[in-house]
Amino acid sequence: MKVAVVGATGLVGTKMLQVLAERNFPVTELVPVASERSVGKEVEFKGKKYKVVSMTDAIAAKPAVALFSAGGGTSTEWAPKFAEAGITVIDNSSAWRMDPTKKLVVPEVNADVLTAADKVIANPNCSTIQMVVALQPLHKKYQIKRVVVSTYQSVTGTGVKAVDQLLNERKGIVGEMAYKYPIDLNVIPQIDVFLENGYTKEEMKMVKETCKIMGDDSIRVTATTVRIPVMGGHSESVNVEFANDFDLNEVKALLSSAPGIVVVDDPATQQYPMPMDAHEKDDVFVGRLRRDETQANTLNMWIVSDNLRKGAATNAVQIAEYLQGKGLL
Ligand code: 2RA
Repeated sequence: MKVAVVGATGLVGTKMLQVLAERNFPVTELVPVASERSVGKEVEFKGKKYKVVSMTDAIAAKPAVALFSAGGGTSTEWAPKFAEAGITVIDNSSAWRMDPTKKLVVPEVNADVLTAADKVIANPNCSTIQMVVALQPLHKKYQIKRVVVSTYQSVTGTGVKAVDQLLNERKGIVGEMAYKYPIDLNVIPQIDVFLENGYTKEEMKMVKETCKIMGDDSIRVTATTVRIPVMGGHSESVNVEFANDFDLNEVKALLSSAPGIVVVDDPATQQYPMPMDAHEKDDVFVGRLRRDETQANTLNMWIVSDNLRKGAATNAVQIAEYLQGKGLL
């Protein structure tokens, strides 16, 4: 199958190539696409070198599927053109996520909404993906009423410039700033821009995307999203109130048997998920499971995942795998 990766030289694009190779997605020919200034450069995939091409040349190459990670502007302009040419786009930007005509998909939760008619499919925001993977099996059993989430997000979610800022600060080098403030030895309680309601765009993504993916607008979500000086993945403290009561052992069993989840939860031996352990893994790690003793039917948990993998590249590749497996490409 001919596969295009748009934004192939960025942090997520590079990870998409790595994940496609690792998971043995049946790529017969790769079409790497990047900005005009990268056209002609070479990208390596499974030991073979491919020349980076322009958007127009990528459409002319007629890949079956195109994984986009090149920002909202590029997706808004180009995804419809790819779709018109019969190419299925799986888009990692926020451009189409809340468009009612587009599906927003986390395969473990709602892959079954996909049909052959879906030519532009949205990949959710990283912090939302890892949370809904853990919420879904519990929602099915106990019916979620409300979620209170605080995130601890890796600088890799911002991109190369932010990784460079952190590494430069550690070496005492004054370089370009991705953030308004230093990130090393600091915590920044702002991810993306502020909206009129006082929340950030990242926070409102978590609120809206959760309901859309889980197909239930009655789930109330309130979020505080925070950038911290780590690189391996995003962590989340999640407080969930259910309509029905639960048994903690049953919660652990439900999560342990759910697809894509690994439970790491043993206070006796101080076992819990951490970003340095989630790094380069495809799973969502859940731990610190305990009852909220201040309120009925309420659970506290800690969710960690590699934001560049399950939070972006892996989720996109899993969507492609689902489409391919069902003959929808
Ligand atoms: C972040 N959610 O971590 C973004 C990346 N999509 O900033």
